[in-house]
Amino acid sequence: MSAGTMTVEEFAIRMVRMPLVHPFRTSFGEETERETVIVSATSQGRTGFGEAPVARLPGYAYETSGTAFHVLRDLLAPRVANRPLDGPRALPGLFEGLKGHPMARAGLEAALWDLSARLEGVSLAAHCGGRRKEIDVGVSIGIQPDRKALLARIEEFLEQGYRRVKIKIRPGWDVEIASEVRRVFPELRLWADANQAYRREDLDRMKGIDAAGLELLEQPLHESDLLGHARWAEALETPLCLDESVKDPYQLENALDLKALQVLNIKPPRVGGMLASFEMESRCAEAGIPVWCGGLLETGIGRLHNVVAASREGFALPGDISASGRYFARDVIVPPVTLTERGTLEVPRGVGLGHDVDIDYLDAVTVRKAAVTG
Ligand code: OSB
Ligand code: MG
Repeated sequence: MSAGTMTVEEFAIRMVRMPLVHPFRTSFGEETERETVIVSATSQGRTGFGEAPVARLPGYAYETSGTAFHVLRDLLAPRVANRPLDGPRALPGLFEGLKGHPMARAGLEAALWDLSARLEGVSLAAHCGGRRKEIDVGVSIGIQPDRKALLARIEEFLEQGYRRVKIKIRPGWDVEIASEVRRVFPELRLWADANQAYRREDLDRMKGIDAAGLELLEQPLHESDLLGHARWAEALETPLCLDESVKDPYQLENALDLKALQVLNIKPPRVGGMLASFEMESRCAEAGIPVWCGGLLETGIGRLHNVVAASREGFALPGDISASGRYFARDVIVPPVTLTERGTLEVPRGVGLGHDVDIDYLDAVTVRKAAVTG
């Protein structure tokens, strides 16, 4: 990774609203429309784009479109605009004394990564140490109205070429559902994500899920309950994967010490950006914990950043990074992200993100906008 000196002349912060092609239901609620924040940073006639993949409500994380817009406009961007800096690596120093808000930070950092790659005329992947030319991906399927609907959704995605499926589970939609999916699709690479819907007392019931031959069970317990996850990891045959529980390197150390995880879902926005996620990737490599890149229903901008993260060799398992059309009828990038016939995604080789941002469409879906010039 390299980064030269640059000065951001202007940041634009946009809150955007985009309808999802299918509602996405998890144990914490249903989303039918994404309300997220896009950050752009301009220098010498070039513009880099990043995304803080928040939501209107604090369901997955405490940040919302409202908090991210405020934190970016009033606290983060003013510290960065109009001063020479040594690329994205300068950010932790500039943000000293500001607590929390990892997604807002990650959005700004991502815009700087894209901008610095564009200023140097290289691809973002080359700039961030990504070596893969294409990446393995899967699709994350929300809780459906009934079994028939879930099986039909899986069938539809398999026909589109996806080769790994993650189903969302919650009490009442779990062991039997996973077994049914396994019965109908005996060879499928199947994962399950509970988004914290269980309590330690549910362990005996959850043991039933081992029979479904899942490759992993993601975040069954409350994010603060590392000890509970350690007990479940020991008691279940299904490998235990953490998501929400690991937001910083200290939580990762605690989780490793406690043996609370066998796999880690890294979402750069959850951990505060690319730099933090690469640190966790290295720490996991050392500890023998496979990692993969999660998703937060990002627009094309956040999606391309995730593709770049997943192009690094430490990201060994297929990510939750699907094609644009799985989420949106029209994406903010041109061309949209599409699946290859091998069921993979290509890592863009063009300069920066390697796709154009459709500014007219981006403006059309923008509901609030602010400029920060320092
Ligand atoms: O827990 O991984 C999660 C989406 C929103 C919030 C949390 C999660 C998810 C996903 C979707 O699983 C991943 C994607 O396709 O972007
Ligand atoms: Mg998850």
